[in-house]
Amino acid sequence: APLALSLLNASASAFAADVAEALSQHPKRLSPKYFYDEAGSELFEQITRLPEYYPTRTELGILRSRGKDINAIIPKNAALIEFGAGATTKVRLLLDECDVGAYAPVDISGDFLQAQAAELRRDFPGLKVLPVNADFTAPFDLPADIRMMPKVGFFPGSTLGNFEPHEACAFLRSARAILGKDALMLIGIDLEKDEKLLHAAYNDAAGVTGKFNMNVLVRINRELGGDFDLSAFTHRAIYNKERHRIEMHLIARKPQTVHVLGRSFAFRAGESIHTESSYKYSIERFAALARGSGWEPKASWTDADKHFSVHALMA
Ligand code: AVI
Repeated sequence: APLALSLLNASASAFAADVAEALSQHPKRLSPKYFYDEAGSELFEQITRLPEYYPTRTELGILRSRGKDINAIIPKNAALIEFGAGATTKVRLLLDECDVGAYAPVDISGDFLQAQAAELRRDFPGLKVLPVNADFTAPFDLPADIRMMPKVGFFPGSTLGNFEPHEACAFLRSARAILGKDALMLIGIDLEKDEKLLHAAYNDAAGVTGKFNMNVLVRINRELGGDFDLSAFTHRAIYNKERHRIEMHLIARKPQTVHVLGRSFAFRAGESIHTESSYKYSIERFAALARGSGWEPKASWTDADKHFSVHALMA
């Protein structure tokens, strides 16, 4: 294994170390961040368009209908700092409606960031677009150009729901430190709801979520020379009511041994790799998390069915 590891580049060796640890744990558990290579990001985009996956379109509806209310609480000529930058659909709604002077998307995928930035500069002349190529879960420097501007953080999509509660708290604290005093933060959070709707959203009829989940095994095979037999695993998403979270698992259909980078990992029939948790909050529980992380809840908006929420927090 040490030889094999030494042949990998830094990010691949972090992936290798995490996978080796994940598969040695009981229960086996892997970070959801490894879903998002190019294929995984494309599969996620497909998920956002599924009829059962309500979060994306519901959040877009809230941003669209509440744009004026949001504009009313954000300072004039603000710098909008987006934590993680996927499709620009959501931020475009804010830019259309709000008085924003600069937009700084922060993401580790540099190429994607530059391509999106070029399109935004074309569509919003006069807006300063200042991409930051960094891991937004770790401290990073804001662009010098926005130092004097009022800051508004933007973290849509309920991505915070994929963090464990202690990680969510750490992230909110770090975001507060990065954005500074007087900052505002706009955050999209998925809400607790009828279990059937949650179950359908993560077990879609077309099987796209299953493919998305399985993609992490495809990556291990390709990038770490693993020999996972994909047909010997199955996707399962269940709602854990006590913990208020959807859990995604990959379940071994039969007893088997898998090899990754010269190590063997045994699976019992029915044994799972827990690949993702997607926490669902109530407005009150999210407000309590925000307060416990140094923010003051200022406003929150939901859709008519109360399926999703957007929160404004004050530093
Ligand atoms: C990105 N994140 C908020 C999605 C979620 O709903 O937790 C990821 C996802 N997993 C399965 N479907 C979508």
